[in-house]
Parts: sequence; C-alpha cells; structure tokens
Amino acid sequence: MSGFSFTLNASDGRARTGVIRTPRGEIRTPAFMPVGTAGTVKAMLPESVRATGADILLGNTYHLMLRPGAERIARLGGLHRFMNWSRPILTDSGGFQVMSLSELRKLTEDGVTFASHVDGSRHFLSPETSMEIQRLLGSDIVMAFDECPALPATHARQAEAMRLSMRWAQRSRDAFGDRPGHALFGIMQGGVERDLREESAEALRGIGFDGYAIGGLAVGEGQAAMLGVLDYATELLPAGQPRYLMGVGKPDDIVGAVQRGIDMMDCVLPSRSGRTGQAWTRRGQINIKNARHADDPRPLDEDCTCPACSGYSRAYLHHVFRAGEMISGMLLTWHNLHYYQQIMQQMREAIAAGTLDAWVAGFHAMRAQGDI
Ligand code: PRF
Ligand code: ZN
Repeated sequence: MSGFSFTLNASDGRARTGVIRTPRGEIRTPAFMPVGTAGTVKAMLPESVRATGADILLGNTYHLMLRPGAERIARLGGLHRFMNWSRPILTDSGGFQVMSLSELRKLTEDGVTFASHVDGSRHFLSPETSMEIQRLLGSDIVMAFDECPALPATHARQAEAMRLSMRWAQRSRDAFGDRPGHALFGIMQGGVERDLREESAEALRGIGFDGYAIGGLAVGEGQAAMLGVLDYATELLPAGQPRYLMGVGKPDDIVGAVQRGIDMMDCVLPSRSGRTGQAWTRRGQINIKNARHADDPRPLDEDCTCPACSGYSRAYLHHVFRAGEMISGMLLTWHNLHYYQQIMQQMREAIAAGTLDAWVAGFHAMRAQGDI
C-alpha cells in the first residue's frame, strides 16, 4: 500500500530488525510502543516520550470514543494534533477494552453493546464503527475489531471467539477500504490452541493485511505458555510484514518475544508501574517505596542516562513517592520508558550485528545479580 512499507534490514535466528515507514515518520523495529490510552502517556509530555526513544504511541478507540468523543477529536484536527504528537499512532480497536473495562456487555454477530465505565451511557462497537472511529482519530495503524476471550477457556469457547474474530477481520478489511498512508493490521486469536492459531493465521493471510498482530496472549496463561505459542505462531504469519504482539509485557517477555520474531509490542507496564513506585532496571525491579531506599544517595541505576537517574537519588525518589508528589510518577515513568526503549535499541543493534544470543545472555545475567 502506498505510503506505508516495512523493510527488513537484518535477522539473527528468528529475530529481525527493520523499519516501518509511514507518512508521519519511521518506526525502528523491534519497536516498543508506549501506551497513551486517553490521549496522553500519563505523567509525560509528548516531547519527553520522544526523548526516551519512542517512534510510535498506542491510543485506544474505546477510551477516546467515550471521552472526549471521536467526532470532537476529528473536528479539532485529529488525535495527533489534539495530543501534540506528530509521529505515528497505532490505535487498538476497542473490543478488548470493552471486555476488560465496561459493564453490561452484550456480544452478537453484529458487534458489542456496552455501558461506558465513565458514565454508564450505552454504546455500540462493531468492525464498521471501530474502523470509522479510528479513521476519525486519524490513526496511522488501525487494528481490526476482534474478540479476545479470557483464559482459561475451553477449546470450544476459544474456537468460537477466534472464528467470530476472523469474520470481523473480513468486515474490518471491507470497511477500512483503501486509505493510502494508513495501515490495517489483522489480529490472530486462538488462545493457546495450536490448531486454532493455524486456522486463524490462514484466515488472516487469506484476507490480506498490512501487518499482523498476535492477540489473545498475556491474558493469564503465564510466560511459559505465551512463549510456547510464540515458538510457532510468528512463523504462521507472512515474513515480509510487521508482527505485533499485543499488550506485552515485562522486559523478559519482550526479549523472549523478539527472539521469536516479534517486531512490535505495547504495554502499560512501564508507565503504570512508574506511578505505583516500581522501577525497572538492568538488575530487575525496584520498589522505591521500600524503606531501604530512604537514605540511599545513589540513583536508581548508575549507568542510566535518564533525567531521574541523572539528577535524583533513590532517597529523593523514595521521599516524593511517600509524600504523594506528582514528580514521583513523572520521574519513575520517564526512567521506565527510557529503560524499555534502551532494551529495544540494544536488541536492534545486536540483531544487526548477529550477536543477539550473547546480548540476551548478558541481559539475564545482569538481572540474576539483583539490585545491589
Ligand atoms: N486484542 C486487542 N487488543 C489487545 C489484545 C487482543 O487480544 C490483547 C491481548 N494481550 C491486548 N490488547 N484488540
Ligand atoms: Zn534512569
């Protein structure tokens, strides 16, 4: 499709590195997409998010349709202008958030009716309405409308949800139409069932998308089961197009996914855990609330170049968290996003150099030492 392309530059084992080109800028892959659910990556200015190394943000159909409304955002010039982020935005299609956030959901072949978690008002989402909302938002990468069942679920239940998602994928494709410069990604479902993953991949390839997401993982199955699915699932998708693992994850999940051929990921973890006093570093997780930091003059990580680590001690970060000061969430979110983007950059370089296995061994060795 014109204006949107994916170029693979190198691979190392099953891992790949490349560039997605869009009219709003390039996305270096493997890419981590910070989550800007409601038109903001919480506690961060857009230019600060960019400074951490992000090439693309994720936005949510579900939240933005409810508040402030997709038509309003369109009237105000689209989501990029509204939130002051001019680079690419990928929007999720809404069904997954309906299932996790709203009440009084009613699912039919046509779509899903639900009550807003904000004010209880009634709404309807379908492949057609989701494509229209994502068009109004001005999303660069639009996600097909799907259903993601909670795990554990029976094979029959997972089959039913996957087949509905594939019919919705076709309707999403038809409703999206031809929009030069904008991409539509299909979403594979099928839980942890290999036969269903194969059937889903075949259906999506038959429809044809600009990229392919793997949905239905990181929903309670555990890391071993998730990586077990990725052991075969990425190979079921076309090699020449981006593969996006939705809603993942912790740093070691991300590394495992990249090793298995994933090109894009998103997760609220670095931003959300920043606001609850959790920092992610090379040596694992740090809980800044812990009393052991109260007198510690060292930064979170001596080798980190982020503003939190360049200018502030653990003792200060501990104090502002305890005092409920807003700078606490700002600094920890910045550090976490910086750390995530640093992992991605290092993996891109290691894949290009053919040294990913050694990099991964170092990554695990450093974490095994723990925070010292
Ligand atoms: N589908 C959609 N969005 C998602 C998921 C999914 O399966 C997941 C699962 N981890 C996160 N976000 N549309
Ligand atoms: Zn830092």
